[in-house]
Amino acid sequence: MHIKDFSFWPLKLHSQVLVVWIPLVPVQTGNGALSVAIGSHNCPVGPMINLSTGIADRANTNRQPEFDSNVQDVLCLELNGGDAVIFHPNLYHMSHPNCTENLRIAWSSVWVHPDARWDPSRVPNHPRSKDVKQGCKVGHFEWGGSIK
Ligand SMILES: O=C(O)CCC(=O)C(=O)O
Repeated sequence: MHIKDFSFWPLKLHSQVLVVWIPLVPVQTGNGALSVAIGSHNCPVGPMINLSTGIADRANTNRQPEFDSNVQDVLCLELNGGDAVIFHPNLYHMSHPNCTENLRIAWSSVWVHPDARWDPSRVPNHPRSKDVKQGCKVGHFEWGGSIK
């Protein structure tokens, strides 16, 4: 399934956010490499996703075309362990299934500028949506949940 991470987060659109993905073992198509749809970060942000059901909320969002692999150029990123991919959260991407017996381990993190703003109305079911205020700065988030 191709996703745009931004669809899952209760952040105002166009917040300054980036995703860092680092496989800790070599990855190819057969063991869980990441594929990306080149240029898809320029397409509209996808529908909100109900995190309880995984179903897109089409009633409450801007319409956008579904991902179309005939239109998008997709690149599979075959990487060595320790390589890093840094990508825009509006980029369509997916992991291939791991068809091997070996673990495919990767480290993923999301980096948000402290001036980015919350928008829980975009993703009301996100676990943070009940704690944050519409339009407030994300600020400095500390492990353990406090926001300064
Ligand atoms: O590691 C994976 O399989 C998925 C990574 C991903 O989609 C992400 O970090 O946004």
